Amino acid sequence: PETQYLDLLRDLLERGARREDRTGVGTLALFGRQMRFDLSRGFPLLTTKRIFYKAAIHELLWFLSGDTRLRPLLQNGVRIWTDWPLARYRRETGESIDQETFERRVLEDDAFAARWGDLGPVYGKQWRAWETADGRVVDQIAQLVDGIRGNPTSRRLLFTGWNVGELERMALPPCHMTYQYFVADGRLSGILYQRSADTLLGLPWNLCEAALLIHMLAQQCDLEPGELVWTGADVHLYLNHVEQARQQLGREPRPLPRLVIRRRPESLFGYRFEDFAIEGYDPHPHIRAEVAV
Ligand code: THF
Repeated sequence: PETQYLDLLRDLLERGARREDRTGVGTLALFGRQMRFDLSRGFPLLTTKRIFYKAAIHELLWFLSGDTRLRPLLQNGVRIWTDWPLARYRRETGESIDQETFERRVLEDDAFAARWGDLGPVYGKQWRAWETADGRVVDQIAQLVDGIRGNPTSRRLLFTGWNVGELERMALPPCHMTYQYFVADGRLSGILYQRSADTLLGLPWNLCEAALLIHMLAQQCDLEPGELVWTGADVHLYLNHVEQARQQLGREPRPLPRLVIRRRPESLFGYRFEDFAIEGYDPHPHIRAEVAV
C-alpha cells in the first residue's frame, strides 16, 4: 500500500522532468500516475513519516461545512492555509507582517478577518453552494449522498471544485478537484482526480482526507468502504523537498493504522472531530519541509 507512494517518490527522483513552476521553487515532475488503496486492509496514512492527521480531519470537516474562512481553521490550530492570504496581505499592503501576528489578527479582529481572512470561493463553497447561471445554489455533497443511496449504479456520483467562472476569485484553484464514487458488492469506492500534487507535503493529506470521506459516505449509506483510487496529473516533487524524499525512502514502512468512527450521526454533515479515532498508528518521526506558496 504505502510502497506505491514510496515508488512514486523514487520515480520522481530518478525520472522526474526538471520544470519551473508558478511558485518559482522548481520541481521534478511526472504526468499521469495512479495508486490504489483497499480500505478494508487499513487506513492509508503514511507511516514512513508522521502525518498530522488531526489537522487533516479538521480540514475535511471544514470543507464539508462549506466554510471558506481561515478563522475556523485557526481556532482548531490548523495553520496550513495561512500562507496564501498572508502572501496576498503582504503583496497588497506592502507590510511585512509575520505569520503569528497575521493569524492573531484574523482570530481577534472581525473587520480584519472579513477583509483578509477569506480564501474566496474555494472547496467548501463549490462543494456545498455552487451557484448556477440561472440563480440556483447546488449542494453537490447532499446530492451525492442522495445519489449513492437512491441510485447506486449511477455514473454521475461525483462532485467537483473546478468552477471555471470563479477560479480567479479563489486564493488557489482546487488541486484535489474531482471526486467520483462507485458502488458494487456492498462496497463504496472512490476516485480522486488531482490536477496538481505536491507529493511530499500535500499528497499524504489528500489521501487521508479522500479515504476519510469514503468511510463517512459509506457509513451514511450503509455500505462498506471499498477502494480509494488516486489519480494525479502533474505529480511533482519540489526541489527543496529532495533531501526529505531521500530520507523518507530510507525508512521501512510499518503496518497501516485503522480508522474508527465512534458514532453514526444523523447526516453526513453531523460529524464532529471527536467522532474519529486512528488506532495503531506508529509512524517514523515527522520530516520538516517548506511549503511552496
Ligand atoms: N500548495 C502546495 N505547494 N502544496 C500543497 O500541498 C498544497 N495543498 C493545499 C493548498 N496548496 C498547496 C494546502 N495544504 C501543509 C500541508 C497541507 C497543505 C499545506 C501545507 C504542510 O505544511 N504540512 C506539513 C506540516 C503541517 C503542520 O505543521 O501542521 C507536513 O509535514 O505535513 C495541498 O492540498
